[in-house]
Amino acid sequence: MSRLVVISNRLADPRKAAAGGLAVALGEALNQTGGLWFGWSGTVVEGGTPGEGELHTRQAGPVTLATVDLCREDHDAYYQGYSNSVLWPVFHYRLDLADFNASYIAGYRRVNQMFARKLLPLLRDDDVIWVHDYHLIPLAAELRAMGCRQRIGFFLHIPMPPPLIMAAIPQHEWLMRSLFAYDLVGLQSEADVSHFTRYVRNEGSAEEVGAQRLRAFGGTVQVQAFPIGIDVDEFTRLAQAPDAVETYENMRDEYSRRRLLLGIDRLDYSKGIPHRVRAYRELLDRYPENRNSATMIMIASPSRDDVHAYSDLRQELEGLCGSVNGDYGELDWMPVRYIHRTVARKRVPGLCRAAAVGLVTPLRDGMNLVAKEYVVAQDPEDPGVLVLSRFAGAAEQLKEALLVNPYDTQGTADSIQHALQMPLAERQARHGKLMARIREHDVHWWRKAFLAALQTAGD
Ligand code: GDG
Repeated sequence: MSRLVVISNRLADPRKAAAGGLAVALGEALNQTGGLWFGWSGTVVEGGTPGEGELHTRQAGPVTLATVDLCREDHDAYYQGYSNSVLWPVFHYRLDLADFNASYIAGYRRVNQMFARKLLPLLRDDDVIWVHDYHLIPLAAELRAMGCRQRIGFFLHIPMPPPLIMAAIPQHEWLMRSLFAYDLVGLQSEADVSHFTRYVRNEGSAEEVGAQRLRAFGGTVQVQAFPIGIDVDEFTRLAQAPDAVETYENMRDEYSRRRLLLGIDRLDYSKGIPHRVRAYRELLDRYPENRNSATMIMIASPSRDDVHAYSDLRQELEGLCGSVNGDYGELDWMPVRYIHRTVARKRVPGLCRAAAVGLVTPLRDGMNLVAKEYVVAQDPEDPGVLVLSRFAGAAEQLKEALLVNPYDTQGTADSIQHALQMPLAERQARHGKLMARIREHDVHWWRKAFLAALQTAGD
């Protein structure tokens, strides 16, 4: 069996379950074959030389963790700059938030080249290499230029935008051409695959050469949707553990007179959090029976605070929540509880189970794992209802959720009301179907499907 090499911007210790489903799933695969996990160490070295980071290796059981430091200049251009101020906003269709500073691209290329240079001597001939996410799009092309012949697959965790949005990135053709150095490109949804295909047909005169294979830019690549799942068994165990049960019971007692609505997100403009507050306000306005009886808890964990667009978002959200509480609150009822902190993972399932409605309303999302976690945490005898944005990748799979357009404030408020009033039998029927699909396509299915396709890509 080939050794698996995983490359991602950040690493997690695969032995620690707290690292979350993805790290557990990748860790399991790495543990099976003995593997290597490579990426940035998380350390930023002040005053270091660009393109020259120190390599550190350590063992975590049978897995070698190899990490490279970044100097301040590389970090600012590669990570903060090109990855998080160009690729992240544009791939989430937010051209208005992109900062096309011309100096970023050099840092992005330099760090990808450095990663390739540091990784190459660690590789073995029969390794299978799996590269993750938008930080590392050109990595395979850099590795190939240095003579690497191993199979290399790429998985994009965020959306693939439509061609004309992609075309706003000055280096769009270079980026898309770089993907043809991989043997397999995995995307989250069929919509993403169709955007990719349309782009390479229009801009690269692509031809289809067999099922899911495209030839363009002088190369051939296999492109497929692999919707990522969660570790259902791990999350169920977490949900049954004493901490989760205690959280659930505390919430149930605290809110015994109220219906809870819950949102859990990283505080990111792609997640549609302000839109959700507006929809909730609309709910209180149009359906006054919910006043004094519904409470929305919004946990928005801090993320990328040092990128400008995020501090604006934080301010906007504080203003919106404050005005809902000011306009509708009572002495004994606060309509919105907004928490700008990370809650412990062991508390997440209990919170989800206590909520009658799960609000997952991104404006654009590669997949959205919270939607799946919310469903898995429910009591099948008395499940809550998932209100899900049609613009999350998860909407392609989770058809029995109440699908909403988060830009449509009234429509979303109507769907929340529908969720709050849904009869038990319908809630159970929808939950049963969602659960079956989430279980069938869990994170282990995802990893195995991707690696099986990578083993045969191009044969
Ligand atoms: C990217 C793509 C894609 C959130 N707040 C807290 C917390 N979380 C956990 C959730 C969930 C995870 O973080 C978030 O996953 P998402 O899928 O929602 O979002 P991104 O971080 O944007 O991830 C996304 C994903 O990659 C995988 O491919 O689905 O589309 O954008 O597990 O529960 N966990 C804890 N405290 C919090 O406050 N402990």
